[in-house]
Amino acid sequence: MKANMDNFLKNGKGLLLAYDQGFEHGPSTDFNDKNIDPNYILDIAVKGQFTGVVLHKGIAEKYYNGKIPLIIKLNGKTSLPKGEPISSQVCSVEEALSLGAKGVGYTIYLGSAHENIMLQEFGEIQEDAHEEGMPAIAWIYPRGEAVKNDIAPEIVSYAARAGLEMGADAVKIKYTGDPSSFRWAVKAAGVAKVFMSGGPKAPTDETFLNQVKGAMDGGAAGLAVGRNVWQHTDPVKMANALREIIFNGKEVNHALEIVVAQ
Ligand code: FBP
Repeated sequence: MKANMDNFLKNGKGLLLAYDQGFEHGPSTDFNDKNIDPNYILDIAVKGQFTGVVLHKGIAEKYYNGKIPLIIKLNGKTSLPKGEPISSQVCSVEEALSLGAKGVGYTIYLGSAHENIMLQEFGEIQEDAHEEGMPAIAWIYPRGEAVKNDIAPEIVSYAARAGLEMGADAVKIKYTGDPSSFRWAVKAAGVAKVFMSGGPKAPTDETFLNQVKGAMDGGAAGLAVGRNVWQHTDPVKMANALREIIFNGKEVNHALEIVVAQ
């Protein structure tokens, strides 16, 4: 059965708020007194008019309030092991469904010595999700010894294409650094929607907004972002600015004015 991303899109575009970093990176790496609280994030998701929120099952089970369409991340890993990356499945499609999810996410470290395990697991998850009519979203991050530059255009487009061929309804990939090389990755993803992955907090708002604008100009469907929003001193203003670029096609200068407005 086919599935699509419609529940997470507005006029074909989407803005997803990711909050799995407590597990992926650890609370002392990414959080402060405010954003360590899942309720703070869910509030930003509502006020910032996000089209979806991404949580692990524990946070969803204990905090999710049904106000924003939910994507459950089905696998995860901590930042503690130092070898080739592998992210293990920690939640089933069935459980995600019972928690109210309208979509599921799964990370694949393409190029890792363990990619075969993640590819196989994603293949099964994609089938289970589609049986329930839910989209399967692949976070595809090339990583490991074999990957020298994870934002090289040929690597990012490879990730996008692998996602399409595995049946992902959307792929979340890193920005290549310029719209034209990102456009190639979007082309490689075919009908799979492409979401730019936010990444660590950028040195300035302008830097980040330029990346987002570049990805949108390259044909992205939107952005899946965490730290650049909820580590911001005014996350809702940042979300408002992002929406101007993503949904209204506005320029960076216009978006920047929104972030600095009183
Ligand atoms: P950010 O915008 O904070 O980077 O969140 C997007 C995301 O894909 C998260 O879902 C995930 O936890 C994180 O990036 C992975 O980051 P890293 O590339 O450092 O492992």
